Amino acid sequence: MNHWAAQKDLSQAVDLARRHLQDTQAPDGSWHGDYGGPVFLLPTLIVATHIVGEPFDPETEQDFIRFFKHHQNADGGWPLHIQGESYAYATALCYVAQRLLGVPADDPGLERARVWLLERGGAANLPPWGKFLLALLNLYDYDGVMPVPPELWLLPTWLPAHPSRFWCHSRMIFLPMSYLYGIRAQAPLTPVVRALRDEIFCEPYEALDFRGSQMQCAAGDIYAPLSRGYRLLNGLLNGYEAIAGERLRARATDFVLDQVRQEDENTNNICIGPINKVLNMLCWHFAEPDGKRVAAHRRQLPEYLWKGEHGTHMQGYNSSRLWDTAFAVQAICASGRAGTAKPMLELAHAYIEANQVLEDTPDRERYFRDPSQGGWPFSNRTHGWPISDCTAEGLKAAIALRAIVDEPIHDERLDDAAELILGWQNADGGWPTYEKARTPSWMEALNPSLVFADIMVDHSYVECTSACVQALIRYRDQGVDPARAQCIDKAIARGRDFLLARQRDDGAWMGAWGICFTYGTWFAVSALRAAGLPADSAALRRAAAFLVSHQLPDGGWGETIESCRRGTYASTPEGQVVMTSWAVLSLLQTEMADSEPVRAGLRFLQDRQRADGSWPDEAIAGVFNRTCAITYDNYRKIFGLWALGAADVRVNADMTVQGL
Ligand code: LAN
Repeated sequence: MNHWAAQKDLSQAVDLARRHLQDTQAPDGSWHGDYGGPVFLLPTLIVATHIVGEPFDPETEQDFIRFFKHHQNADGGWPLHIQGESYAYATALCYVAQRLLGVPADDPGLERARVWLLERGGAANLPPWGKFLLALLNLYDYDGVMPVPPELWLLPTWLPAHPSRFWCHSRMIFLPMSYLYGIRAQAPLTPVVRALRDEIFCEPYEALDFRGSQMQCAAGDIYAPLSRGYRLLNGLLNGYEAIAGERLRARATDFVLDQVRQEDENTNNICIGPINKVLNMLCWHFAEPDGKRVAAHRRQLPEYLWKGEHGTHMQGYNSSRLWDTAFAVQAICASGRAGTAKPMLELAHAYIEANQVLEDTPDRERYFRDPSQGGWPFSNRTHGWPISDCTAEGLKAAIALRAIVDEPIHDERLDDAAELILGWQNADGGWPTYEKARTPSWMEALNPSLVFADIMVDHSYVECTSACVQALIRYRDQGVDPARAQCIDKAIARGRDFLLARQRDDGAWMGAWGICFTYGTWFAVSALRAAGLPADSAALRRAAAFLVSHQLPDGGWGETIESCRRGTYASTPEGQVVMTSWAVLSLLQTEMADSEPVRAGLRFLQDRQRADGSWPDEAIAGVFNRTCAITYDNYRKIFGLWALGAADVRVNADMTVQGL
């Protein structure tokens, strides 16, 4: 690494990457990018807008069709996410959505899809959320839907299975679902839906055994099979539905609707995620025929749309802007380029400053919300749900910018962020995503989705823990009073121990929100180093050995979503820029900082870089709930810069030391 020539190339590559980042910064200071990947979201949206009678303009609808056409797999089905295999769930929904958009049943793509779906038992074999959506459309009978009685919300809140204790994403989906289920919301039978009844089932619609199909599902869609406990519960819930009284139901649906209203207001009708966004809109369609709340919802729908190269689709969130911006800032600072990037950093700071959440949500306990004041969200303040690691990355970026920008964020706001982070730490020493875990891990056994894992409990995660530990260390090092420092030190030590306990025998950490071991390991290594573990400690040596053992002949690293599904390293054939960057950033913090594997990784990144400083699109790097991949469009340019930049800084430091 100490060659002049190599160093010059490296510096040039860093400068190019820095310039590219600058060129792509949005006027508001953030970085916009596609946050797509999941394929099942767009059809959910199309079904909902069809039901409420608020279609999109014809041009957008044509672009939706383009998205469907582009992502149909060669076997005729559609995948759960753009790089996956076909699912009955996605295939049936994409089929139905296109028919609702006017594509005829004899379209060759749809004909192939029908064959694929019918070979897998047709739409009676969809996982529960698929059947639920069809029931709303009057394309399935509610007898075939696993019961979601709203009365569950009226149970005592101390019960571990009370819905208020679910992971917030599941809770916020369960909420409108229970309303819609409770009133058996159903659209009128239109000619296209009548036609669909003859297209997507293996038997005549009237002859279907709806009740018997409740728990039936195509084998390829199942990742988390229903537990015995859930099967038992489902029997009880069916029994309850048979005797449910009107008065209690009305009380329950009133309760639920009030919760839906509050979520809408808290998030300015964006809602926590794409699914509860469309389900909440449907609630108002059925609850208030005047259409005002539906119209307000409808106005925020474009927040979720992204017009990409292959059509317009629905994103997994209303952007990843805050998250990306916090990382971009840290990448620039880590590359020693802060001095030449002041205007870019001032602008990024303005975005971070303007998007911190400054207050708790109204009447928060009644609406089962944790405090929010001082937190940072994933996208923007309008969305408003703060997240542990977004708060941590926001805080890290804000602290890094203190010495750079003219008007840094006030101390009290940093104090609020640190306070929130401390409050979120779970009993096991780790940090959850949005809320301190409200129920034991075994509640995961009540996951009814079949398709996704880990959706019931806000478990502790390696990434969230790592980000929070790092943020607390930087915050403490700014100077805090001794009593506070003691409390922070304790939290850091518990977080560090959680991370050490999570290291696998092979030396890696498994990531939950990025693919996969390279991601988890980068987070864990960074936090452990920040917490004072020496580079030559056993844990970090093992981590380095793990990474080196998975380096590809081209010098890079790459993983597929199979890593997440299987829990063992699944390599891509060729290196990927993002995963290579995570691996290089990890190794740079270990004894192997100055080694051939690192040099090969850096060469790989330099070789792949284009003349304008960017890197070409590649395998998808994000994931959720183990099975669904999600695109982080900005990661290549951020982590590419970060890895090259951190290496460049090291080289320069070495040269100073050696007096070169
Ligand atoms: C996200 C996006 C951001 C992500 C990080 C901040 C990167 C992560 O470190 C913590 C988890 C979090 C907040 C996260 C959780 C799951 C989300 C919300 C998503 C991946 C975006 C979409 C996904 C959501 C659950 C999609 C809806 C589908 C369901 C199965 C409920």
